[in-house]
Amino acid sequence: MRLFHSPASPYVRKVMACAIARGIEGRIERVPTNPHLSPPELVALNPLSKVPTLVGEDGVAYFDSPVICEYLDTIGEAPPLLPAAGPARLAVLRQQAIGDGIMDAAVGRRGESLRPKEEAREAVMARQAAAVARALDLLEREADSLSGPLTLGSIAVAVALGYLDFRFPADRWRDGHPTLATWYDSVAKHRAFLETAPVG
Ligand SMILES: N[C@@H](CCC(=O)N[C@@H](CS)C(=O)NCC(=O)O)C(=O)O
Repeated sequence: MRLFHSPASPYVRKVMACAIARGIEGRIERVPTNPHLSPPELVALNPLSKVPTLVGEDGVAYFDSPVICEYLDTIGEAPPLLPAAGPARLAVLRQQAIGDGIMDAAVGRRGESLRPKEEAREAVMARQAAAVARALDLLEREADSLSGPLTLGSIAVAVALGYLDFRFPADRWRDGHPTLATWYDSVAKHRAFLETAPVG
């Protein structure tokens, strides 16, 4: 498999963490990519020019990290990270949605912060920061449900929290979220996260 990869992308990290959790990372070749430059080899596979994009063992180009992670669950022998059906699957997908939503807001805020200051941008950034703050409050209330073996949901949440540490350490997300912080500090020791720490 080939993964179009950039070292600071939390979505790429999520995919690699899933691959490590399933013991199939050795089957993935990383292709360093800057999606913002729309490189032809990426655009030919994913017209949206985004990382992660994964060319699977079936030759299909998969994109959007939830789709890639679901595909990875069909490779290898380890227990699935996403239950097949029913309430357990919905619970994991809901956790993934919160984790991905934090990433979307934080990646967007980071992008805005690199551009010249403008009132409209400040308002967008404040809205994104507020969404993250509310999502953290929800996760604090539901932190117990993150414990146990890794799932696609707990991986997405852990990667999202790691991205906040990486890009917004001054926000101190642990303040006011002690149960979530305790869970994160223990899960962050897993090889899936130690070996995928963001660079950039
Ligand atoms: N929903 C997508 C988000 C992927 C995404 O936005 N990736 C960023 C890098 S962090 C990207 O490729 N941006 C390039 C662009 O938007 O042009 C996923 O879960 O994979």
